[in-house]
Amino acid sequence: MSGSVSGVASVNLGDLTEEIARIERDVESNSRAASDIDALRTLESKALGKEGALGALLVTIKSYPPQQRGPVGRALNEAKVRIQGVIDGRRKELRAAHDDAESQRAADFDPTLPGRLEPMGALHPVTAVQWEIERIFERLGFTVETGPELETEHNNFEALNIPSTHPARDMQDTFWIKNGMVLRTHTSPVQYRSMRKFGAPLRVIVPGRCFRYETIDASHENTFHQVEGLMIDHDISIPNLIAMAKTLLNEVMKREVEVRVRPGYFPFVEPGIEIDMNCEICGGAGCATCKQSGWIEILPAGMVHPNVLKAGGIDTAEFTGFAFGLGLTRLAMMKYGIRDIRVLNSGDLRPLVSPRRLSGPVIAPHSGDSASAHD
Ligand code: FA5
Repeated sequence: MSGSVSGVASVNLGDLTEEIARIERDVESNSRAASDIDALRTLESKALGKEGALGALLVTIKSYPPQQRGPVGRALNEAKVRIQGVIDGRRKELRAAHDDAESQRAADFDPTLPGRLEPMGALHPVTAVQWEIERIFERLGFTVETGPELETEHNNFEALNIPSTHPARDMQDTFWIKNGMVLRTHTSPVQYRSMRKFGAPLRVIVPGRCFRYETIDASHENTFHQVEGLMIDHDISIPNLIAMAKTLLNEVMKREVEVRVRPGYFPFVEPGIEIDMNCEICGGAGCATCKQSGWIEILPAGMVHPNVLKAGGIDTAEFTGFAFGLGLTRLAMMKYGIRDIRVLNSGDLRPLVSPRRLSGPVIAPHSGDSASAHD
């Protein structure tokens, strides 16, 4: 078409009319297809803009013979008005549809619905049980003490009646620091520290982290938690100790826990006992966590050895006492049905943040592991 309108001498108005009609048909079908205002704006500039289809025709008016410029200009202007009308009509439709969608969205919005909850962290199982135990013992008149994780060899061993030549040292192999200090193997050194600090009578518990250089398996870590308990007074005896241990286990587990008491040897108590609880993972049937025994070693204890009382400056003629060393990490495993201790120190939080954790599902990241032969 542009060829036919640009040559002044060879103007054919029929061609121009046809070209205008074609442009209008294009605009009509494309504007129906335009699904949003932006697409329509592009269409508008392609049709009516300076470089657009009709715009290009308008520019050519001056090349027509003077007597034809009037009718050509009129035809183009009328076409422009019609095209603009088509585009404006479609724009109105699109705006109305957009407004409808917005008001529908507003109508659908229910401000009374609860918001979406962000996932929240929770206490680590060991911390949760530790705090629970602290509350139980505070009620029973105990104070909560702490001690250093890096201990002197004297406090970790000698003050507890374990001289360097004693075979009991082999039971608790540990990490030695070059200056001769040790990462404490148990919370028992705080027995000595507390006796020196407070004297008798005395009721303390000591939650804390302990370290051992030993093979790791489903129930053994090189880093784990214990809670030491120490009660020194007049006429303290083993029945007091067992009553206290049962109170502790029943309250943490929220049920009557089945325990068994058997003799145990620790140089810092005399007599020594082991209080085991029924394995929560298998219900006593036997599994890797309890080494197929159905029992978990949880609370070794005994009457404080006179040598330890003396080292702590306590008058053994007047006072006796009991002590225990609860395996806090193992108790947390029992409470939350965690069958592998490695979950608790691993960086994988998924098993720990499971909302079902508190209802006690069994968590088994390394199923099929068997425990080693040591306790
Ligand atoms: C002791 O550590 C004694 N100090 C406990 C004690 C205190 C006895 C006061 C008498 C009087 P034992 O080595 O058995 O004892 O450890 C105590 C508890 O800590 C164990 O029953 C067990 O539950 C836990 N435990 C020991 N080693 C580990 C380990 N490697 N990983 C996880 N838990 C452990």
